[in-house]
Amino acid sequence: MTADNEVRERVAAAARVVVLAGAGMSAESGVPTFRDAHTGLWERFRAEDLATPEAWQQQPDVVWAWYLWRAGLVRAAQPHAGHRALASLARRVPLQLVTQNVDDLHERAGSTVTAHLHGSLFAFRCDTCSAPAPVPALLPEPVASLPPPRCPRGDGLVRPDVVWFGEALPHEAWRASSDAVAALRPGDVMLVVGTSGLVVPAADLPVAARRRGATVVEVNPHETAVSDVADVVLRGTAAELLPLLVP
Ligand code: BV8
Repeated sequence: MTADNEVRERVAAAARVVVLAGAGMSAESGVPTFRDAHTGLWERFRAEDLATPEAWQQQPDVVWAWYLWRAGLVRAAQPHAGHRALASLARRVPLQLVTQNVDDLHERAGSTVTAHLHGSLFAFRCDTCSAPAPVPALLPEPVASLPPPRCPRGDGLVRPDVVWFGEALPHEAWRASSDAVAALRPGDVMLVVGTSGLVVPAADLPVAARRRGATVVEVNPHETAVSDVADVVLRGTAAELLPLLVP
């Protein structure tokens, strides 16, 4: 039996399935991953350096322009067969979808997302009073720098409502994700799709799932920090492999 057939049978027999998605889940929709080297306007920056409070303090105009460019890129992108497969799977088995991604491609494919562990490109708030702010006009063309709006309530700046490195995850998102994994039992399945497994605490979820006796399945074209935790490794892409896992 091929590995994907084995996984499809395990998924069909599972009482619960938890999915942990990373940036690779969006790659085939044309959204660059964090590992992808930046090109063009951003080639002199590393994503993990821009996604920080320090970058926001030092160069808010560059960080703001980067997020608006990314939001515009996602708006122009389409969900792929892998996103649609997970939405279809959720109609067949109890499925909880946890994503590290800040895009809305799962929702646009029809999925309900249990938790956006690292926030959303399409949510904005004041960096001082945290008041929610409207989604700004997205940029038709990327610009290298753009001053962020000021908060109408005071002297703060409007920032993306994402989780930067060094910031705590949203309590509700982490609790919902931890609860979903804590409910896993032997015979259940965790699909870990398109993540290098380098960022914590998200990377701890597959380890916890393995401890609960669930079958951990990695879907990734490359070896990652998750590979040693996985019971089954499917070497391939999300758009190719996820449709094969739907019973
Ligand atoms: C926290 C939102 C505590 C923003 C993101 C030193 C050692 C260890 C840990 C740390 C350390 N120093 C600091 C830390 C903690 C830190 C961390 O883990 N750092 C890492 C770099 C070591 N974590 C944090 O800071 C977290 N917060 O710990 O808070 C705390 C508690 C209380 C009070 C205060 C603080 C917050 C982390 C969240 C950061 N924000 N995103 C934005 O998007 O702009 S993280 C961001 O990077 C993504 O969301 C994602 O999580 C991560 C990138 O990882 P991946 O998703 O895995 O993507 P990646 O590009 O790495 O890999 C892509 C994968 O896809 C590859 O494997 C590739 O092979 C695969 N792929 C490619 N194509 C496909 C594919 N797969 C399938 N199909 C394809 N077609």
